[in-house]
Amino acid sequence: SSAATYAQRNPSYSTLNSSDITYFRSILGDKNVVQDEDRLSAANTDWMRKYKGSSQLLLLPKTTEEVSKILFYCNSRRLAVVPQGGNTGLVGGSVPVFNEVIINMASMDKIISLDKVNGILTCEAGCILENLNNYLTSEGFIMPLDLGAKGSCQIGGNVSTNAGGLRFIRYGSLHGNILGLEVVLANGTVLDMLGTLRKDNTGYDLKHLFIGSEGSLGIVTKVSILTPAKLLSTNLAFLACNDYLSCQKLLFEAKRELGEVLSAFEFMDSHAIDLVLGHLEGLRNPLPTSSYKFYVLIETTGSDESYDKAKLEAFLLHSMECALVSDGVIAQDISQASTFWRIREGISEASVKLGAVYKYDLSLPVEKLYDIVEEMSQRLGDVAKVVGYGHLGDGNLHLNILTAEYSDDILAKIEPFVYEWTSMHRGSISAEHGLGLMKADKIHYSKSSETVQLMASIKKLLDPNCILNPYKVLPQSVL
Ligand code: FAD
Ligand code: 2HG
Ligand code: ZN
Repeated sequence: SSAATYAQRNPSYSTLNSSDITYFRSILGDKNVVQDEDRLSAANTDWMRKYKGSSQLLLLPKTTEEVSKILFYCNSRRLAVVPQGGNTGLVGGSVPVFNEVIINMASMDKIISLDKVNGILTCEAGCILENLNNYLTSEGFIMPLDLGAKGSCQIGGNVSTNAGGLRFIRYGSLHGNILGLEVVLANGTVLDMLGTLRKDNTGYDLKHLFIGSEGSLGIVTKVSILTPAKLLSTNLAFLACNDYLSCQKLLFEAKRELGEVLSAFEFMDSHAIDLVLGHLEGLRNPLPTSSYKFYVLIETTGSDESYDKAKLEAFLLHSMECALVSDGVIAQDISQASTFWRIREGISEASVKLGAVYKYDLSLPVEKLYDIVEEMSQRLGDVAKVVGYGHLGDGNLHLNILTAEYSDDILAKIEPFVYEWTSMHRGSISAEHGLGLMKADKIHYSKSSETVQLMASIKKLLDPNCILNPYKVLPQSVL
């Protein structure tokens, strides 16, 4: 479907002309001004193939100065732009809605420095998350975040979506781990906030405005980030539970019994497992029987190989004795561990293989978190497959609803019900993926009108012509 079905084009934006192209070529060089149809088609289409824009131009800046010149020019010409990283976003935020100019950060992919005494990495925004993690691993550190899209997503995209992911339970949010940013504002002003201090209370901490602002307030060009030490021993258990209450109790126990080594607590229902095993090559259920309703992945990371392993084994044994866990297995080597992770991280990839998928990324109180999956499943009956999984340790459910094709009838059964339900339970309609285009008009389910008004004032202060990522994050009606 065209992204344009989600919004009305704002007539105050200009359309591209040949002197614009000439100008961009003069600052970026011919090969970084892309008008090739195939490359544009890829950059216009989101990861799910759900949102498609019709941009005629993709720019690939190599330096902060180039980003600054592009934005200065676009702002004075009123050309709307979409900042783009790895284009793995799941809410339609990273692709144009109409013919906005795409500014992709892939060519700004240099590591600037690693302070090994304090564990602080400084790099350009276009660095791919997995490359950063590989580099750090060789230096004895790790990235404080990890996610299934690591092979394509960029640190600038991670910062701009405030990505959560698989290590959040251990290392927390990017609001805690990002120490500094360099950002270019809509008018081309370069904001140097690239500090590397853990503590700095000299007034308003403006970098936080850009963490999670989804390209609507500025373009992130450089990042400094706190990187934890790489610890020696990692262990991973794949467990089955018969009911949701057991998963919940298992989380409670894991926090007590594995506290200081716990590094991930992920959960999947049987529909999620069936989906992955049915659609991705070479994977099978690690457990001998497959009649369980829920599965949990528990990872521990510590510095004492034998002690850490014994601890997880004892936890597993104890959880089986008191019947919280029905069956379970601990990965015996790195290859088995990566297979377990592949099952969890492969759910998104498998979820787009059936045809259409409606994705919801909810924060909910853990006690209530699975109720919405069951209610939704009852509401929809046979017309859809309802799948629940996510970062249980963080109270973050991923609700995926799979159907053969997108239909207004099905959508009307899902929305606004899912948002009303979430709001009624004081949850958030986006735990980690952001609002993007999909949920710009739904922000009021999670934020008061006073808060939304202040957000709109900040947006207008920083980007008075609204050239940055239009139609995303905030409803058009408040701008
Ligand atoms: P893009 O998709 O290119 O952009 C995302 C948003 O950020 C857009 O609004 C864009 O305009 C803006 N943006 C990108 N770069 C910049 C920049 N330099 N400056 C300003 N704005 C910018 N998300 C999670 O939180 N947790 C997960 O566990 C997780 N797992 C995923 C697994 C898979 C398989 C996939 C496909 C996605 C997953 N996501 C997850 C969603 C997504 O990958 C993340 O949100 C990721 O952080 C996006 O990074 P990106 O570089 O691809 O950004
Ligand atoms: C995950 O945790 C991601 O796997 C993606 O956040 C969730 O695809 C989804 O709905
Ligand atoms: Zn997630």
